[in-house]
Amino acid sequence: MSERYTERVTRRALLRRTVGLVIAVSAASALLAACGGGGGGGGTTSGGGGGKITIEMSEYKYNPSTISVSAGQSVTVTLKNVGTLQHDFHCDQINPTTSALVDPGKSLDFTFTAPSQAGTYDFWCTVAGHKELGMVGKLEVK
Ligand SMILES: [Cu+2]
Repeated sequence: MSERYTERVTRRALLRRTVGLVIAVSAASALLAACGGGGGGGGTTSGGGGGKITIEMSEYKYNPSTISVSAGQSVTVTLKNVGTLQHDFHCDQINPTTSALVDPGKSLDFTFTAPSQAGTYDFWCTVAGHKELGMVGKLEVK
């Protein structure tokens, strides 16, 4: 095996590795772009127009913590209490503003009319102290 041959083989291997890396990086970027700046902490669930939204409630959080609905639409969210205390769902800009309390281990379908104005609104649990302990979420209206 001549020295020149060895050099050529090495260079080709290096090239192949570089191309592989470029492909991997592009794939990773594409994946990131696809996720589209969703922001950290809790996913977003879209609903309205027939979409079903389930929110798990526990101490002291909603999962997902952000839900997305269409302006002015009637929305039904299934409030599933997976915690050990009662919880509810309240938002100043929806009608009605507050769901019934949901007992631990129970689920409740809560239907409300979404705000007519697009924007992002806070929702929270009205049980004493829960909001302060972080039981809040975001209602995205599009
Ligand atoms: Cu609560």
